[in-house]
Amino acid sequence: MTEHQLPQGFETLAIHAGQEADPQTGAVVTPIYQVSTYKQDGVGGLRNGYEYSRSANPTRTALEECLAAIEGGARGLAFASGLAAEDTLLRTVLKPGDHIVIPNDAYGGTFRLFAKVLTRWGVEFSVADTQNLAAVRDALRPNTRALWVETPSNPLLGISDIAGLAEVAHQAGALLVVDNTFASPYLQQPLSFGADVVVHSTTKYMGGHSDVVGGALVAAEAGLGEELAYHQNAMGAVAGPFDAWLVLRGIKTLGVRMDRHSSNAAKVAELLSAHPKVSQVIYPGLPSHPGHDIAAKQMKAFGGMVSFRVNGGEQAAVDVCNRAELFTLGESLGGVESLIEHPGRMTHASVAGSALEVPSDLVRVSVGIEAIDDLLADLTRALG
Ligand code: PYR
Repeated sequence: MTEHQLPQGFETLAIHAGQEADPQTGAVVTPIYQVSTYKQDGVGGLRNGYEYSRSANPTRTALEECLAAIEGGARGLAFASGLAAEDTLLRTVLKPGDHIVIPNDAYGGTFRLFAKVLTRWGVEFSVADTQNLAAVRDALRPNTRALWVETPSNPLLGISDIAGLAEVAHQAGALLVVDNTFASPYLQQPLSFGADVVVHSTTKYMGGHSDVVGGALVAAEAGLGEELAYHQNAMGAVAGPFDAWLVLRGIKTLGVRMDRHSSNAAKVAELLSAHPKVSQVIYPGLPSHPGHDIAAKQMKAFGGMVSFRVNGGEQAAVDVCNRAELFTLGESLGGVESLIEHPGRMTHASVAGSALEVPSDLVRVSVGIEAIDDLLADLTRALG
């Protein structure tokens, strides 16, 4: 960058951070460096530090610098999936005998990683309601090293107070990790509220087009960022060059997409709130949501995810999912196209019987950026 660096807003960073015109050709977009190894100028003579693409790859470097810039952190790292990012983080900051507090509402795959994998490796965990600071304090132990939170959470869209949790974690000598997948850094920057690390499934809003699986970590401090980078290389679950390029491209339009996702979701929540077949609508933008005030404080808008409970129980909820057409029945979220799913049988099937079990009459929608009238008509028809 030039020495006359101007202040840069989010959208500018999203389009330019980590990216400069290609020095050889002037290509405006960072190329896909589909390469595993790099010619050395004599033994140990690396060009710009590139040696082997697990350690570093120029397309991934561009994404990692962009991730750090848009989350306001010291170091960004890109992984092969959200769970690969989580696993690398957990095995960097925890060791056998350590304890972590996890939320009572979290992505099923995250819970499975804690409950079925990390416990086998000697890490202890407790489940707490992260929307209640006193409950989190009660769950702390002398060996607690980290506190994990999703806000908004998946699939119940609970809102936790990031600044309050950062204080609780830091008083206990623990790190605060925030899964920012549902909000994206355009709507919420957890590091600015005191979090130590942000986790993403970049598959979702960052990629934004349902065409890539990826994950990310952004560390507030360079020291932790360095440790995470060491483990990223040592464990090897990195994002490949093409996947890194797709996420980098997705991020360029993150702001405009999130604005539309949020305004469409607000209208979906309004429609569902007035529908006689819906018993409860969960959307942080509704004043009736218990976390509405905290969401308004820490988020720029309320996001594109809406969950609702259907009168008539599990079968009624499954029927709504099956009848939807424009809302495609499928797992995942955050793409331009709208998706619908039944968390109990789909994304959260792995939490059945645990403290994280979700209501069986719950439906989750990822509201896309299609014409809002078409989305409302599809949901009205699916509800019957
Ligand atoms: C979800 O749909 O919740 C995933 O993260 C796959």
